[in-house]
Amino acid sequence: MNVTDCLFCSIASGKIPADVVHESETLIAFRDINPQAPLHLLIVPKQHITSLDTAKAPHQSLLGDMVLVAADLARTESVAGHGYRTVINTGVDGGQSVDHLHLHLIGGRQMEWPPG
Ligand code: DGP
Repeated sequence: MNVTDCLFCSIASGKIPADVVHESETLIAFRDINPQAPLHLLIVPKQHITSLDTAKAPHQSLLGDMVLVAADLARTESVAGHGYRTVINTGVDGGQSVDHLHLHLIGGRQMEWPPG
């Protein structure tokens, strides 16, 4: 995919608006447009990485930052005490619909297992 056609690249560059809750030099986090729980955030690297399947060793620190930012946001959004779920959907069977790596942070209700 051409990066200029990528939805999350367009959100990261500010071309498409989103409800942004966190931004750094390398990451952006915003509210999901179709929330699956009272809290549903997406933590997204600004760099275009198609999926976890294409992430490589040089992305190690970025991947760690995504997880730590999710934990920070869970605290600031007041779901950390009760718990929450972090999910990276990958590829067709994983249910990935946007081909730009992202971590879902979902909370504010009891989660079920196994996921659908
Ligand atoms: P996934 O299915 O794991 O690829 O998750 C993609 C998520 O992206 C899905 O939960 C809906 C969300 N999403 C799709 N388009 C937009 C958008 O334009 N803005 C925002 N904020 N979220 C979007």
